[in-house]
Order: sequence, then C-alpha cells, then structure tokens
Amino acid sequence: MMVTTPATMRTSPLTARPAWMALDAHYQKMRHLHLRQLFAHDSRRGERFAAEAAGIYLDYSKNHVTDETLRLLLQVAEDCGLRERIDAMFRGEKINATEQRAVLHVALRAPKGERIVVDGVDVVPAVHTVLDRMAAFAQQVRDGQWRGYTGKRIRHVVSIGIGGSDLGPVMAYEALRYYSQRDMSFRFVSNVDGTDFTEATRDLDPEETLFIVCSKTFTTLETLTNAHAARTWCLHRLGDAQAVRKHFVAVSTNSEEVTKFGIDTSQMFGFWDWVGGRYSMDSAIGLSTMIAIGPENFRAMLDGFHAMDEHFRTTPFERNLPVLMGLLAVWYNNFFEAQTVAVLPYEQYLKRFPAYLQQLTMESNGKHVTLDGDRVDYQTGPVYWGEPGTNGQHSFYQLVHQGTRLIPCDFIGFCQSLNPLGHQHDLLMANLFAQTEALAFGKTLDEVKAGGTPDWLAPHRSFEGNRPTNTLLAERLTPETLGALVALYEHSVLTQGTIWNIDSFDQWGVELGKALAQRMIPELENADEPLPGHDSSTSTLIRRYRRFKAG
Ligand code: G6Q
Repeated sequence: MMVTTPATMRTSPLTARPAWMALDAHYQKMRHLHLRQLFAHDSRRGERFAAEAAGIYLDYSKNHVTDETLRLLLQVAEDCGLRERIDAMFRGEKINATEQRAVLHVALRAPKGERIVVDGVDVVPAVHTVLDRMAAFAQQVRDGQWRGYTGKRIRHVVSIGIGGSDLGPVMAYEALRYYSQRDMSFRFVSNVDGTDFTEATRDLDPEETLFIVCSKTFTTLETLTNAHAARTWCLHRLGDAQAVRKHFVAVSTNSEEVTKFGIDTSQMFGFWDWVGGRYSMDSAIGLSTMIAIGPENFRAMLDGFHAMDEHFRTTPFERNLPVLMGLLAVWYNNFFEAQTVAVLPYEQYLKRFPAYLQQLTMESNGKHVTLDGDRVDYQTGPVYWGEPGTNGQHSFYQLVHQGTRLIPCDFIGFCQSLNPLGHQHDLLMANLFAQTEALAFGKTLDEVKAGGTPDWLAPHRSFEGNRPTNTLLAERLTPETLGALVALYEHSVLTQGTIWNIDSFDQWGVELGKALAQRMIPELENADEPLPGHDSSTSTLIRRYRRFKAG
C-alpha cells in the first residue's frame, strides 16, 4: 500500500500554482499594511480571528492577515492536497515515502475499539496491550511493590535515550511535574558526554534506582554507551548480574538487541516502526512520564492528544487550529522571509517545550528536496526557538521588538496557575498580554516625543510594532492540555510539510555526521592510526586532540 502524494502535487511545483501566485500578488499589498490599520478597520477583529479546540484558544488576530489572505492560504492548502494527506495519514498509508512507513502517532492515542489498519492489521489493540502493561508496571513501581535487587523500594528513575527517545520524556516530565509522585526523583541521560551520566547519578543509590533504556532501534551509540555505563555503575555496587533484572527495563522495537544487552523481553515495552522517534512521547517511550504522573494522568494526556487529532481530522480548515497555525508559518516563512519562529511559554513548567519543538519542527521540515527528490526553489522549515516568559523579556526580546528581523512568535499562557503565589499569576499574564500588544502596535515617534522624550532620543525609544504573534490560551496546564498542545504542533508540522511537498517524517540529514564519527573513533583512540582521507583542517584538529588528550 503505497500512497504518497496526489498526482497534482507531482505535476505542479508549489511556486507555479495559481493560488500561490495569487498569494504572492496579495502579499505585495499586505506588506505595506500595519496591524494598527487592520485593527482600526475592524473592531471585532480580535474575536473574528480566533478559533478553539480541545481546551486551547488560539487568537491569531495579531497577524498580517485579512479574510482574503486566509482564503488564499486555505486555497493553497486544498490545492496541495492537505485534505488527502491528512486522510492518508489517519488511514495508515505509508506517507513517510522515503522510509516506506506509515505515520501513525495518532494510533497511539486512539481509544479502544477504534480501528486503524496497517498492512492489513488493526494496530489499536496492540497499542492498548502495551499501555496496560505499562500501567501495571508503573503502578507497581509507584506503590513500591516493584523492588530493587536488595529489596529496597525504587525511589529514582533514570531514563536513558536521545533525540526522540529523550526530548519528549524530559519535556513531559517537566511539564507535568506538578502531577508527579513527589517521593521519587526522575532523571534523564542523553549525551554521550560522560558528564551527563555522572552528574545524573552521582547522588543516587543503585539499590533504589531503576533505569529505563529507551531506544527504538536499540543500536544508538549514545544510548547504548550510557546503558552500558549504567549497568557497570549498578553492578559495581550490587555485584550480581542477576540484579539487572530488577533495575533495568527497555523500551524498543528491537527485541533481539534488547536481549543481547541482557534485558529479558518480559521487561521490554514495545512500539512500532510507524511511530517516528520525535512523535513517540505518548508511546512506551513515555514510560518515565507514566511512572511520574501515574497511569490515569497518562491516559488523560492521551485523551488530550486524541481530542486535537479529531479536531484536525474533522474540522473545516478555516476553523482548524493546526491548519491555521501551519499556514501562518508558511505565510511568514515564504512571503515575509521570516527565518525563525519564537515559542514563548508563560509557564515555567513548559521550560523544555521549545527544546522539544526544535526537534519536532526542524527534524521534520528541515528538508531541501520534495517528495519526488527535486530541489525545492522556496524556503522550507524555519528555525524554532524560545524560552519561557518572562525571562526572555530580559534577554532577547529587545531584538524581537526593535531588531531588523521579523520574528513571528507563539505566546502560550494559562488562565490559572498551578502554584498561586500572591498575585504573581496576574503579573505573569499581564506581561504576556502586554508583550503581544506592544509587538503589534508599538509606539510611534510622535507618541514618544509627546511623552517628553527629546528628539535625539526618540528614535531609540520608538517601536515600529507590526510584529506578528499568535496567542494560545488554555485554562490550566493539565495532562490533557499538554497532549492537545503537542498534537497541535505535530499537525501544524504536517500542514507545513504538505504545502512544501516534503517528507516531514524522515531524517536522512542526521546520517552523515554519525557515519563519519564512527570512522573517526579509532583515529582518536589510537595515536598511531593513520589519518587518510581527511581535509587538512580536520586532520590538524585530530592530531592536536591526540597530542593533548592525555593532559
Ligand atoms: C527522531 C529521530 C531521532 C531518534 C534518535 C534515537 O525522530 O529519529 O531523534 O529518536 O536518534 O533513536 P533510537 O530511539 O533508535 O535510539
């Protein structure tokens, strides 16, 4: 079953599409309009350019869009086959064309009884079997029934993984820490830099520590190296190789390699090749999340994901949050030549959310050829970055307000605080709303001068405004909201990738560096190893490293 792209997509390059060209002509008018004008002409703009789904309210009125812009963007989406691609994904078709894989993270949160078929097999029952096994195990660890080799209760969980097998679990743990079991600690080790493992474990008691080795392939250099370090660390104290059984579980699709490592497959939690690494935080890769927040909260998170999935699948595009956000990203990326998107959560628990999004967006849409292998003649995925507010306001917001680059921003906030402290939540949210207002409307030279600023200083103190923002507002950060928020960005990524006609689900760009590093390892370890085939810069660096590595 191989379905990739509709025929129209293969025959008509994006920039030659009539709707795209119409959008370009429209942009020539829009680029001169200020957000002040757009708001002045429509007193209901703030209500009209908004949509809501799965507990998330999106205000996109502070963007350079009119009804006509949206009509044209939606036309582009239709013409590029977005409807067909969404349906193909939900049907389990192999839309990851270069790896010939289905893309079914949506099946990970499909309720029992729903049917999603891949290669003739309904995958939903298997998803729930794994979820039930995870829940039973997580409960045992949380209750203290699952004990370490010496009979002590497990108090520390260390999840070892990297990339898609790490960033989601780290982000989710931080995001949902409020709901976590507080008499346990959770750590994450990803980097092959020995410092990561050493610092994560230095104050832990091996008798009370459980390692979750997360690796889809179970062949990843960093993860396997850290897993071996963990085993040595554990056995150094516990002596007996039998202890591995009580202190290690694996999450993987590769039972053979898991067994080779020494973890019994009865202690392995599986997933499937149709789950991409960066789309896997709600699979068994989220086992640490489930132990931290409990199976019930984990299921609530899946419900949030599913609510957004259903919204994405069934809601007309003009009210569809992921579609709207994806199209706005395309609009700025391809017409306004914005190179980045800032994601600014006004919620300390979401401090790792931008880092998580970096992988989701950039590994997915950082591609230079179309699904057919042709070099694109337009820009694809922008750089995503960000930090929580209000901290960012005291560092990089200067450039966002007064710099020469256009940086569309997503502001994320919640009406209720999980940790109310005096009136601090009002202070936090006042800052969020004020920033979007300041970015949009600025402060003119005349306004600055009218305030008494001398002429020579006024240009420095004036704000052009006209900086676009989205505001995502939810009631409260709950497991459901987090699931919905992640799914919103996942589907926005698919929307963007569909317009650009690229494969948002492969990641060939990570291969070359990995292969070169493998070849280089013996050259660094052995000072006599010849260095053929390197450029003069690299071989000089290697020689210098060899000379000084012993200290
Ligand atoms: C994500 C990527 C990548 C992957 C890591 C870890 O989409 O494929 O980040 O998750 O390289 O891979 P393993 O889970 O196989 O160790």
